[in-house]
Amino acid sequence: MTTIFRTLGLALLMALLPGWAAAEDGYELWLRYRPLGGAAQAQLQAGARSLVLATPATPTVDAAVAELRRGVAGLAGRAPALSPRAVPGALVLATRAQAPAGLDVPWDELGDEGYALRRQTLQGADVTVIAANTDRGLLYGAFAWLRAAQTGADMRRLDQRAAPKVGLRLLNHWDNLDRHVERGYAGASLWDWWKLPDILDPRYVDYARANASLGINGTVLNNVNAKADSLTAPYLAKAAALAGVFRPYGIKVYLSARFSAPVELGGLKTADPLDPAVRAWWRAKADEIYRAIPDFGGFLVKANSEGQPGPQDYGRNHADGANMLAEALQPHGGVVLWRAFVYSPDATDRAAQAYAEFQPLDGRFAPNVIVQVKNGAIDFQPREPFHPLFGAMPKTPLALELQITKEYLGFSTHLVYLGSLFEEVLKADTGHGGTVARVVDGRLNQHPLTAIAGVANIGTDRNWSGSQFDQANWYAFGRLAWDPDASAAQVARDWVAQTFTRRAAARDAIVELMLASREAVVDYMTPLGLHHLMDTGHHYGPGPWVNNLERADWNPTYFHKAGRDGIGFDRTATGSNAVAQYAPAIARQWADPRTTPPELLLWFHHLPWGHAMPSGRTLWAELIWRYGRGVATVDDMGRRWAALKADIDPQRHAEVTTYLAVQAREARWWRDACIAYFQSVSGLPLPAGVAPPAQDLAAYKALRFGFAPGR
Ligand code: GCV
Repeated sequence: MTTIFRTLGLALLMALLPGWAAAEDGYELWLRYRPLGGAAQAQLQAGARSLVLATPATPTVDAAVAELRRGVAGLAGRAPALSPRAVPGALVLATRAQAPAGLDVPWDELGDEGYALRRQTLQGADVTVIAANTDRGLLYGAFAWLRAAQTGADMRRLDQRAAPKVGLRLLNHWDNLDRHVERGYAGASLWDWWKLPDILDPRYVDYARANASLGINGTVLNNVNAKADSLTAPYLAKAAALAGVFRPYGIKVYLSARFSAPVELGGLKTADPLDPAVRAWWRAKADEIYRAIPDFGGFLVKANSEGQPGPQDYGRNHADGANMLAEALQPHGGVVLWRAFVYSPDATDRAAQAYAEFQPLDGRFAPNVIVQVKNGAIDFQPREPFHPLFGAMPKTPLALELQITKEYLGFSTHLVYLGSLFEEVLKADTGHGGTVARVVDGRLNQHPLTAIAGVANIGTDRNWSGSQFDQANWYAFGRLAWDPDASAAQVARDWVAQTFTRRAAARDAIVELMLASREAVVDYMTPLGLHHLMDTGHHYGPGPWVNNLERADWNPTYFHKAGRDGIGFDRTATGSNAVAQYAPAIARQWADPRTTPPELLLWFHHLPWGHAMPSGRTLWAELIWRYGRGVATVDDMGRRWAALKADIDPQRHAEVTTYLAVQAREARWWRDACIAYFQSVSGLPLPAGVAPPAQDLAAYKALRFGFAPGR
């Protein structure tokens, strides 16, 4: 068949398949609003006949109304008309100021952004109420109501209440002004800086809708490896244009600020944070920004890390630097998110450096500074123990930084559901009286200022995230940022129901596959607490043999320390003693290989290959077994997906099938290259029944990927 006939054939097939009349390419994300069908559709129609507005008109209310009309039109087949009063079957949007008599809403519990959804009788009519204190709350309530409808909730008995537990729920874009996205695997940056501020891509609105549907309320537009140009008047005008698009959706704009901007833009001789002229420059810059963007969120700063300028260049510390910026933003209500991701060539153990630099500064940051800490102390690995700073700086608000884009987890071609990783970090007990979630939501140490950030995986690809399943990681980030106690499994169920199918058996099969995926990537890349085995620079594929880079802590051999005697990084008292940075109970547990969970074993311990594992295997055999298990899980994911063919629209089913085949191939590559290398070091035979690697070590070492994306 020629291509044209194949295309026509596919189109015809899709036209004949009920519900699949239009090809699905993933653009609509989880806001697809396909007809519910059957009784659910009839019920929704009956419960959303008209819209009643008991709230002052604002652009945010307009956005909520537009979304409800779009959603109901899709799900129920008919958009509701606006009605002046509560009639049976109305959807009533009410804010406290104009709440109709008879509304029974616990307003005080809802705060600024929360909402209540309930079915009730109002003025004699059976209606559904979406109530909130603010228009932003109404918008979130509208999205929550649509989510309930899309996920198959019983809309006749709706009674939900929710308020976010974390104040600032932010995407961090590592987007450069030339539209290259650092660690981006979904095309170019969405921000078309060249055409801004005059030309506004309609996609900006869809971006805002998607974020608002999850409760994300801020976006840092530019890379933390920042250019000072972002702070110049032309770029501020461009950022202001984006802020204008996002404002109705409750999303504030933030910028990454380059610490040396006073020198580069202001012509000053220094960027010393204690220099009065430097402080004055930043104050004037903040005033200028707020004239352009009155609700500007604040600055995100990467300083004295990976070559970026910072206060240490002038003999000052992180608090000096952060407080100077905080002083400039404070009159306008802005915040500084100061990153704790620091490492320098002279640190003895990179995992210990951030704690060493930041913990002693606890209590010395201005009230509008938040220290932003990555989930682990190295760098977004498939698995890391939680960062020891969590719980260890009680006087300082700490934000959790997660990476949604999968720099170290197979880019956008591997299916890895990160909800499980995020949940694992949030639920980790810090040993300081609460979990990471309680540190981040401020409850452990009563901080009113709270934040959580996710490094975005969004780009110009039609499906936004580079693959269908990577959308789930954006979704999971947003849902867990709103409620860090939410379950990753439940979030996955909601995402699948909104994105792929509401049918329970198929939905649950997809969720199972997603939930298995995170452990699979740990197994086939870095089992047993190994980390940073990825190849140089691009971090694509295995490179456990790399040992020739300029800095020791760029080399995988530095991290695994494999030799004839054994493998693993000794972070106990006989080694770097980084384990002592954890609270005493945790430090004791992890300082002893017998009480360290196998998942973190080689993160903290250097052990002989013959070390006996709880499974009864030797460490050597366990390592190989786990590599094999990772590959087997990916194969199983492929089989499960294949079995869902009848449940998923043809375009997306075929696309995911292709991606899973790449993942299966690359999981084997990871397994075989790592086993070949570790065998060359250990000198041990493969356990009985294990097939030797497909190629010899030299072949894996010879692979080069000059144009890998995201660098
Ligand atoms: C934005 C890692 C990444 C870098 C990133 C850095 C950071 O080192 O590889 O691309 O830079 O983390 O978080 O600042």
